[in-house]
Amino acid sequence: MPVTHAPERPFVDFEVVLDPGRWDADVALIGIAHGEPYAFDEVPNDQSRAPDAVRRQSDLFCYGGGRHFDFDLGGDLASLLPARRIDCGNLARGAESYAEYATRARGALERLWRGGAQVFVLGGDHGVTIPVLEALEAVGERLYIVHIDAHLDWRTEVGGVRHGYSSPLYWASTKRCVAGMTQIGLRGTGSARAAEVAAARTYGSRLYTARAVREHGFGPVLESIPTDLPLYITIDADGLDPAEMPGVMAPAPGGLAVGAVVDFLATLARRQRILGLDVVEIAPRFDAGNAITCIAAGRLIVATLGHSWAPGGGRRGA
Ligand SMILES: [Mn+2]
Repeated sequence: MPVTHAPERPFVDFEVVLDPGRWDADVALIGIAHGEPYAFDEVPNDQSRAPDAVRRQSDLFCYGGGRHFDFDLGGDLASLLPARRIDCGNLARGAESYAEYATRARGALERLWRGGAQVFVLGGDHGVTIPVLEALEAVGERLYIVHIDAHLDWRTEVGGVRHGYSSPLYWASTKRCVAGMTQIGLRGTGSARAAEVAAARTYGSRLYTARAVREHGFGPVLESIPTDLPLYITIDADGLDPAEMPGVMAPAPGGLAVGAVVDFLATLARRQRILGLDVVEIAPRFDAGNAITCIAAGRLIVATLGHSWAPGGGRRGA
């Protein structure tokens, strides 16, 4: 029985493969639509519609099915990427409990990583990153986390819910496979209190506020990330400036610029191996009429993909 549902359309030119028996791929993309909700009316939430909303803009963030010249990549995406690139569809939530859904999500991601794929995840809210981290832990490779977000996401629980969207980086800190983390774009207020900030600092998380990035650029951020470990990158869409990515639940003014984040991801993808990347917390109903949030999200993925697989990129070796 397939664990995923067919997407409305594939991501760029990826082959849609719903049979997990055929998930051996170099690059895989999967929609994980749900996290653990804080309230019953969050099932389903608007973020659960994001995976298809992003795919729908494929022609705008990657014109010509990846066969047109991309000035951010210095070539066309299709010729940089390995042939075996698959879109695994969306993991929708049925009548099962959240725990059962998370187990299915973890199983799907484990399957992809064990097959050797670089994995891109479209959320869903930020709770989606928790089963992703559990899959990485099961696979067991030592890695470093790069987190882009307006918010710290270090709560251990909210109203008794332990796996919600305020907690993914706390859970990351509990995983043996996670060597450390850099958190970028922090600003304003969110669910974090002083205790969570202290816990993150005690753990050794390297925190970069949006203000610090405006003042000093991404150079110090890049220096904080060890070059000898593979990376998992988690991007909360609200880490970027809401003027550029308005389609989020918790818009926070003064965020990171999309172009600067594209360049940052390109640098990381060139210099080291990226195991995977998620983009979460896109709320399509708050997006602009031209779907710019989804287009920008697509550009973040294309930059990471293209530079990872370019000659000399982190997935190609020298
Ligand atoms: Mn978040």
